[in-house]
Amino acid sequence: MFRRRTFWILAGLLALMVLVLAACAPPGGGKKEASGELNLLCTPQVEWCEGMKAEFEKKYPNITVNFVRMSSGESLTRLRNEKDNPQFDIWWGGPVDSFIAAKQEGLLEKYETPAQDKIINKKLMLDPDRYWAGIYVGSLGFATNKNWSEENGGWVPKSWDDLLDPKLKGQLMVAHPSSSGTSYTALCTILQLKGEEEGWEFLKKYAAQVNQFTKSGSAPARFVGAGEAAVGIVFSHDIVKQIEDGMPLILSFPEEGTGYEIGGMGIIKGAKNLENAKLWYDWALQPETQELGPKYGAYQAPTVEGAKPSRPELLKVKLIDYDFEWCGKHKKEFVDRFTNEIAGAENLKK
Ligand code: S7P
Repeated sequence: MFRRRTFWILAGLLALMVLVLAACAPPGGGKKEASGELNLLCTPQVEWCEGMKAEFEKKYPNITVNFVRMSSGESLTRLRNEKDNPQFDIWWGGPVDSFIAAKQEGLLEKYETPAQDKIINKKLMLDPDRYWAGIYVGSLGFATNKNWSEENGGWVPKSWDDLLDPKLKGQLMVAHPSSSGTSYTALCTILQLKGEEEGWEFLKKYAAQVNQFTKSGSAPARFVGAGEAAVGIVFSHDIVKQIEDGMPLILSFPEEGTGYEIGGMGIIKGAKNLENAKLWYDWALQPETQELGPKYGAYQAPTVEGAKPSRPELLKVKLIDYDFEWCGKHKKEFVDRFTNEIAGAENLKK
């Protein structure tokens, strides 16, 4: 009798303990809720970076995202300088040429994740060793000031050679390839279209047409829209954004073929908030996430199944067979050659 009572008391206590433990367990099947910080190096336009921060923090309310917006070349330099004491956890956005260069220099962390299975063209959009993944696609275009075009009989450039037209002397605008991924994509497009020898000759002539090399790749679209120059070389989605914002611009493409980017992302080697970086990486490969771009003025095409492109026409132009591996591996060499032999980047330091 006594033993049976002890048994029921102990069983009752045990049941109570189970109830108390269940009530105290974190939600999500016992998994600890993600929390802390995430330091993001963000290369696309600041409006999209801000939007992505807000969306991620909505999904993970206990994580604070701190981001710095920097152009591709600047980002790469920053990561090189911080190699022994990395300040960022993840780098999101900017053409993959820079991610290929960063991988080569040991600046990225390998990450194998099932989220990568959704990528539509793994050969092109996913690093075979899993140091970076593609998150968007965009083509290069020419932005011409509408008023200037009307004054010039409706002329707009329709080929790379048109950029050497004498009427564009001092009227061409593009970013400097040392700071900008957009400009580096243009440089490497020219080298591939024309071959290296002729390409470097062409780049000399093209640089002589340039009114000003800007730091950021999208800036020429704003300057050209404001009438500071006649033509800019910019990613077509950034031109579309400026047209949408009311800038008097005409978008055209080179008929012989244009270069394009795969926008990349990669976790930084030695990331201090590695688990949160992985959460961002997985989240950025979800179709719902990739469809957020247009909400923040970004019209690049997505890279994962199930996400609809907002401006499919921007990729229905003649694209060259851009060799990302070649451009990535030679990035430092080509940028140094451009800077030393063609146009220095002194004005960018001011
Ligand atoms: O605005 C979006 C975008 O054009 O920005 C990236 C660009 O490389 C960043 O600017 P920089 O040229 O100054 O590096 C592109 O990846 C992206 O499509």
